[in-house]
Amino acid sequence: MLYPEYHKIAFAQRRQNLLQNLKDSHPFLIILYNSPVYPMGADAHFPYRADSSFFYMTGFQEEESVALLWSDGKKSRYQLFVRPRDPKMEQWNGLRAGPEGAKNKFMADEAFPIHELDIQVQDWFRKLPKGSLPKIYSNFSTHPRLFEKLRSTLTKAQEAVHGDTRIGLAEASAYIEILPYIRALRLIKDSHEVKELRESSKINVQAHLQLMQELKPGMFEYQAQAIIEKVYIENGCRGPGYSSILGSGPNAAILHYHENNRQMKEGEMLLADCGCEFRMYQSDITRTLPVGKTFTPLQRKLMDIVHEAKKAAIDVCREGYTRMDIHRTASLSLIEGLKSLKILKGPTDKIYEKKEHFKYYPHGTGHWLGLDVHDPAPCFENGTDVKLKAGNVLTVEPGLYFMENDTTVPKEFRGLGVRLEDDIVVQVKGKAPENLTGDLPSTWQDIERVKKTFSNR
Ligand SMILES: [Mn+2]
Repeated sequence: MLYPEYHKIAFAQRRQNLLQNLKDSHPFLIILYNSPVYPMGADAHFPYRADSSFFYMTGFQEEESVALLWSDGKKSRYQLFVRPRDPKMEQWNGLRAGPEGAKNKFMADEAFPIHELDIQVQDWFRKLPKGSLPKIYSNFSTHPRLFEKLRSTLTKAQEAVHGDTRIGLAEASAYIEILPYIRALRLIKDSHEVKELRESSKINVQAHLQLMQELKPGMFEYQAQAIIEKVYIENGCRGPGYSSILGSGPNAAILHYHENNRQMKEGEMLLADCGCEFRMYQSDITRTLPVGKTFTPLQRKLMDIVHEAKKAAIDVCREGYTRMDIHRTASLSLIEGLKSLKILKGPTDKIYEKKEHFKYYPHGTGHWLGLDVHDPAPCFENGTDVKLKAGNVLTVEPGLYFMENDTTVPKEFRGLGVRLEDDIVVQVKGKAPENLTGDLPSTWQDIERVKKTFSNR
């Protein structure tokens, strides 16, 4: 896995923005925990991945690390707590930055071995003016184990400083979840992040193109998965950012299908919803491909409808519109398509109101994208939809699905599923949205052209 280049200005700017947004709550302390290590089985662990918000604020990726950001209104300080250097452990598990590396490379004002966290927090409490009631922010809700850690650190601090745990500070209700503040920042990508997302998308486009070229009847879904994921690893990705979805035939209608073990036949389609993680940043593409060289006439019709819906929805990924506007645009376009297929009848707005299309389009039209594939930024603010702003990054992914056992639709529709998904960056007013994955063929004509070119080789 590639270590992200350390862009010290970008990370420092994020910490500055966070402190600025909390400026009315001095004095305060932010305790940010990195993700715990999760066991996979006896003496094996899931590959470690840093917590996205922790990484966003620090750039630091090693396990067992904590960041403290504190401010008293006049001064602020940034401290990192990391695993100490340990030649024996490093021989087994790899090199560590150690406090010195954390301070020099990651621009902490100070860095300490992780076991000194409690002492440093106590020290901070001791220096507070008597009677002040500091606010404690932390990301304790991300992982259940963190809350106990936070509680223990603060209870010890309370005991050490006041000798009385009954004072309000140690009460759980005194802690404030920091994630909403970090998520608000993550909603708008800085130029460094857009660059990383472009890189991630480029690799993903290449992987999907590779599958387009190599897919043929007789292959198993897991072989299609291997074609995609090989390109990820070859290009320095950690791997897929979520479980790759390779749904062929009727499996295409199962939204989060992940068994990937069916053999594919001529005349069927394969829905490939796969994304890579490159330097912590995600990409998320869906294409629906013919297993053989061409789509059937009905498959082409479905492809046309979904492609039109995607195009219309991408065009409203502009400043001032909302996520709901995007979803409504895609839904109305799909309803028109379903009417042309005689699956639905009646006025489009009535169908939309009565949600008659839900059966064939049961999901939303996209999600924020960033360090997480479903980037956890807000969609609503004060009860209303968040208006899109330049720097928002989101997916647009309309689809149409007909379950295999749905006897209410004509037989030829049963077991068909089509989804098309691109990753979009919202631009400043007046500028067309940037499609990070727009280089990948999406219409049935373009996809057939790729297949034709490569089957002749
Ligand atoms: Mn997606």
